[in-house]
Formats: sequence, C-alpha cells, structure tokens
Amino acid sequence: MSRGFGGNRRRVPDEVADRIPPGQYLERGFPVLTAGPTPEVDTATAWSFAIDGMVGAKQRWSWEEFGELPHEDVACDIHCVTKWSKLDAAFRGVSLDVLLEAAEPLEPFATAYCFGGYTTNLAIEDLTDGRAWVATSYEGEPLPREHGGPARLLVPHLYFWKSAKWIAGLRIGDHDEPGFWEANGYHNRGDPWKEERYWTD
Ligand SMILES: Nc1nc2c(c(=O)[nH]1)N[C@H]1C(S)=C(S)[C@@H](COP(=O)(O)O)O[C@H]1N2
Ligand SMILES: [Mo]
Repeated sequence: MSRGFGGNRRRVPDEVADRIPPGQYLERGFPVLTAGPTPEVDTATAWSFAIDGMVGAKQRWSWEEFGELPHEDVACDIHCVTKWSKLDAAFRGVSLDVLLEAAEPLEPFATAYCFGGYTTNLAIEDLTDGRAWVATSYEGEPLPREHGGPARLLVPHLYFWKSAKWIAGLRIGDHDEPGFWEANGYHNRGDPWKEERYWTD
C-alpha cells in the first residue's frame, strides 16, 4: 500500500533512484552542517595549504601560488550521513593527485586539518585517482564561507563529513588516526553505498 502518494517529499524520483545510496533522500538545496563557529580566513594574510608529516617533499602553497595550480571542474553527487544527498553539485578545484604528487607521501594515511580545528582521517588511496580535490569555487563563484571557503576538501565518494571545510593541510602518517567525527562514533571510512555511517556498521 502506498499511502500519502504525492505528499512524501522524501520519495526519490525514479530517474535518479540509482544515484541515491541506501537510506538517503534527495535534497535540492545545499544545507550547511558545521560543528562550532564558522572561521574567517583571509586569503591574503592567513590562508595556506600544506602537505606535511611523512613526505618526501613538504609543501606549502599561498593563496596566490595555489591559484596557479591546474584547476578542474568537478560535477559530483554528495551524500551526508544525516541522510540528504545532493546531485550534480558543481565545484572547481585542484586535484589531490596534483598536490600529492608534489609532496611525495611516504606512508598511506592522511589527516586533514582545518582552520577552526576540525580534523578527519582518510587513506591516501581515497584521495587519489581523480576522486578528491581541494575546492575553491561552487557554481562558478568563490566557495561560500559557510560551505568551507576559501577552500574545502571534496571527497564525494565518501560521506560528506570527510570533505573538510576551511582546510589548512594534510598530515601524512604511518597510522590511521580517527578525526573529529570518527572519534565520536562515525565510521572510519564512510562509504555511502555500503552505508558505513557509524563505527558499528
Ligand atoms: N571544518 C569543518 N569541516 C566540516 C564540518 C565541520 O563541522 N567543520 N562538517 C562536516 C560535515 S558533518 C558535513 S555533512 C559537511 C557539510 O558541508 P556543507 O556545510 O557545505 O553542506 O562538512 C563537513 N566538513
Ligand atoms: Mo555531516
């Protein structure tokens, strides 16, 4: 029995059903989810992006230097563990393949750290092969501050808590250390297609 036909805004339209992971609903807006205050990071005086820790060649780019790196458009679907999914989000940024190639990681794990103190852990395997970016624009405009501007990590194949806003750098290491949400009960990896929401999943 299908009660309330037409009245359920969480019904997933058939034409996009295969793009919505299990347990998710289609969101047309772009909700803001931030634990704590929204940092303000001045690109001229305060912003840089670093790759440090166990690497062959430590890197730090100023905003101006970062702007000279090759950028690409990224159209992607994003999935938040709070169950909304947004299709065809249009970002622009620098591929982690480019950034990591410069830094030469020597070990397999990374912690993304941010202005404001948020962290999240990722395997380098999940940051390479054209699947992760440091994004600086959204829908053709500078990335809005509430969505992580000046720059955020974008790892659309994992739940969106891995896409660290106001990213300041990646620290490479030899062991996998839980970040902010991972230490508070979220899954260590967070694959939306496997519904890896909580550490018990
Ligand atoms: N620095 C920082 N990054 C963060 C968060 C945060 O609180 N601080 N929240 C995460 C969570 S839980 C989600 S779902 C997404 C939300 O991104 P949005 O606000 O652009 O939708 O950002 C992730 N990145
Ligand atoms: Mo989230």
